[in-house]
Amino acid sequence: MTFAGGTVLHRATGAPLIERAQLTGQAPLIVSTWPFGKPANEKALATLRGGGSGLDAIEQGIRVTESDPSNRSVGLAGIPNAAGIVQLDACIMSGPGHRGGSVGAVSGFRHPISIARGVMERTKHVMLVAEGAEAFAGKHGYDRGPKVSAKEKAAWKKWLKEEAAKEQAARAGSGLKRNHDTIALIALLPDGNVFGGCSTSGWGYKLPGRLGDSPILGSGLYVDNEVGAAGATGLGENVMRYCGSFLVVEFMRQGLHPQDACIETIKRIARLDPKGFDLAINFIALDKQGRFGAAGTGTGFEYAVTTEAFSKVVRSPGLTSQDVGPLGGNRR
Ligand code: SD4
Repeated sequence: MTFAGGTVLHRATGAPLIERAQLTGQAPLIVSTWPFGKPANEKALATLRGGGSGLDAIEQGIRVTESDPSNRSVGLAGIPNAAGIVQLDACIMSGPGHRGGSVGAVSGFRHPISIARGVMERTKHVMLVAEGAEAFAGKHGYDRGPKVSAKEKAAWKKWLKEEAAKEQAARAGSGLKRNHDTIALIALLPDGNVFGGCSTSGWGYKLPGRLGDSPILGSGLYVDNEVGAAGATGLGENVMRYCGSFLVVEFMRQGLHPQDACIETIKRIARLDPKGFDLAINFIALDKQGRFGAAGTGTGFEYAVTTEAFSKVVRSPGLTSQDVGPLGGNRR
């Protein structure tokens, strides 16, 4: 990734990724991770057009992805944990009131984003996990579903057989390559308020009880109504040790463009982390001026941007050590 005359260029091809001018949008401005975020963004926009609130837009948008039977990393069609159960993580934040709600390791319910909103709106707490979150969801009648899809159960049985022969370390590595997605969806409304949400089934074949960055406010998602919002996708272990989304927002507070804030966050993490840029992490961001951006490690990633004027999938810049040069930090 390089910059030339205000244009971000693709690292390998040198082709323009996105004109700087395009990085200024209008409100409503909706940004989400991966190409599957596009229909979620469009649902969020339709919800706003229909008179829904910012939180309604976030919730309804993310529910589209959670309902997709072909999505192996969000919702109940996701890859299960090592015990064959899909454990879902989600969170939601409202800029107004700086409110947040979150659930972790929830199984048997279709829409963790809705339960996270319920935690925010119906309890005095911010986060509920596992049995407690499930009891709350059951009590309030949230949609139930299977603890794992039939398709993923069959795949899990096969995985179990294959992995039985391998070491625990090899097991973690293979899980990482097979799934890697989360929906983080952030929105700026015409009234200047900012909202966001995040939902995932996490790292496929993870240890039961493992939480990633997605339900952790400040890691997988952060919303600050004075500045903007950021969200993450990728290997949560490499985001949550650095409060990644919070850091993106803080860089924007210091005056950085959202795209530069994502880039600086990845550089900061890579500088500190013994793995350098081999992190598999990606960020999206938008600010109160209606500007947006993203960045990822390696070749970057695709994300979706929707306004009243357009709805499209954009490739982010990608960062490698070649782009940034040798870094110092906490290597051993
Ligand atoms: C997690 N960040 O649980 C999530 C899942 C993921 O792309 O891979 N997102 O670590």
